[in-house]
Amino acid sequence: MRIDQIELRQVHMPLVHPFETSFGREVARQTVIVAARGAGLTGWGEAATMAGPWYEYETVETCWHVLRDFLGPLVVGRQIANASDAVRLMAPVRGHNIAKMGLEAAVWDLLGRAEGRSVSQMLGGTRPQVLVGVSLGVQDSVPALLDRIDAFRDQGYSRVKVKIRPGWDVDVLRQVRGRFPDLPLMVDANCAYQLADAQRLEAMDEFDLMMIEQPLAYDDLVEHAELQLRLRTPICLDESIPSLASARAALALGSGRIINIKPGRVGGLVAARAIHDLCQDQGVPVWCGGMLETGIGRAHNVALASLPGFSLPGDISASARYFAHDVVAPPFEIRADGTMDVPENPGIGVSVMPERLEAATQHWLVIEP
Ligand code: OSB
Ligand code: MG
Repeated sequence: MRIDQIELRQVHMPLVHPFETSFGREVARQTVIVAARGAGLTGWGEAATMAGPWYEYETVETCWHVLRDFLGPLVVGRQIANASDAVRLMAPVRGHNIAKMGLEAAVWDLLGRAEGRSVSQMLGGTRPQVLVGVSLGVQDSVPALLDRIDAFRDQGYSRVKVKIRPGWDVDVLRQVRGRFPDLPLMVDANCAYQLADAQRLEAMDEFDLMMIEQPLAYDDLVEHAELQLRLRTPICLDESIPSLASARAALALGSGRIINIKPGRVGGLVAARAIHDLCQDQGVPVWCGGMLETGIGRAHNVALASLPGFSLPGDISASARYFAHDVVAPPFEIRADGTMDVPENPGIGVSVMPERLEAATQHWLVIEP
C-alpha cells in the first residue's frame, strides 16, 4: 500500500489523578498522535513521550520535530507491504524510538484495517485476554497509597506496582505488606538508586516482591548484574533496554531476570516482538510496560501483550484509570477476573472518536509527498 498522507497531532489530555515518580509529577498527558492514510483508510499510532526528558531523552517537541522533518518524509509516498518495510525506511534515523513507534504503530493499524486482521493477529498474538496490573505513583501519604491500592484491588487488578525512591521505600513497603500480605506486589525505582544503596535494596527482599524494576542508572547493565547477585528479588529492566542488542547484552550479563517491554522505548512493535522472541527462547518472562497512553497507544500495547511470552501482568490499566474521556470507543475496561479483552476487529480494533481527538488537539499538520 502507498502511504498517501501522514498527519501529526499534538494532544493534551488531563489525567484523572497526578502521576508522580522519582523523576517528576505529571498532571496531564501531552503526546503526539500519528495518522497514516492510504487506500482510503486511516491508521492510528501514538508517540507516547513524557513532556520532558526525564524518563528518556525524547520530549513532545523532539517527537514532533523528528516525525515532521525526518520520519514522516522518509515514509510518505512510499509503498509499504508490512510494518518491517516502515522500520527499514525509518532506519537511517538513529534513536528517537518513541517517535518511530508513533509512525510504525499507525502503519500497523492501517495495514490491519486494509487486510481485515487485528494487530494482535498480525503480530502472532495467542492470548484472547491480557493480564493487567496497575502502576501507582508516589502518593502524598502512606494512608493515601493504602487506600488507592485497596480501590484498585477491588476493581480486580491482578498486581500492583508501587513507585519508590529514597525516602519513599522500605518503610512504605513495610506498611503496604502489613495491610496486604498476599497482594502480588512489585516496585519501580526509575533509576533512583546507586550500587552504593545495595543494602537498602537488599532490605526489600523481605517483602516478597515479584520484582524490583530499574533500580540503577538508565544506561547501566554491569552494575545491575552486580546488584542482582546480591538480591533474592528479581531485577526487572525498563530504561536500560532501548533495543534488541541491549536485551541480548542484559541477558548475557545477568543484569536482571525479567524484562519490561515498552514498544515506544524500543522503537516499535517489530523490535518489541524481537525482544519478546529472544526472551522466550531463553525462558525469561516479559511484561508490557506503559507510558500512560491514550486509548490509541494502549490498543497497540494490548496487541503486543497478547504474544505468548507476556506471562506477567502489564502496566495496561483501564482507560478510566487515566482519563475521564479517552479518545477511543469502546474504552479499555478491566474484566472481573483481572484481565482485559484483546480487541478482535481489524487494526487496533477500537474506533478513534473524531470529536474527542479534536477536543484534545492543540495543533496539527499534514505531511504529503
Ligand atoms: O517507568 O514504567 C515506567 C509511566 C511513564 C513513564 C515511565 C513509567 C510509567 C509507568 C506507568 O509506570 C505505567 C502506565 O500505567 O502506563
Ligand atoms: Mg518503569
